[in-house]
Amino acid sequence: MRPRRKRCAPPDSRRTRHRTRSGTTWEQQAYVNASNTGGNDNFGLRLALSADGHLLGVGVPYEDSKAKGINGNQADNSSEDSGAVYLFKL
Ligand SMILES: [Ca+2]
Ligand SMILES: [Ca+2]
Repeated sequence: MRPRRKRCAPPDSRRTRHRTRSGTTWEQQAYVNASNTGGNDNFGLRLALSADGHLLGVGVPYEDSKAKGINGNQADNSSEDSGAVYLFKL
């Protein structure tokens, strides 16, 4: 039986959990946090999981970082509500 997946992320949680279900049992597969958390970033407001379940995209629409590209300067919060996407290999 193929396991079912559940993703949980309240808008201001600053973290998200990835769980799978087999039968009646849920098992946590991953617990991810933003590397530069901030109030009202809304980490996890949108989630996307690759078809094979190994890559998780986490949308953060109110992230303030001015970082561009991958692994930019996350400490520069001068671009209010510019948004960001975090990718996690599961
Ligand atoms: Ca932030
Ligand atoms: Ca913001």
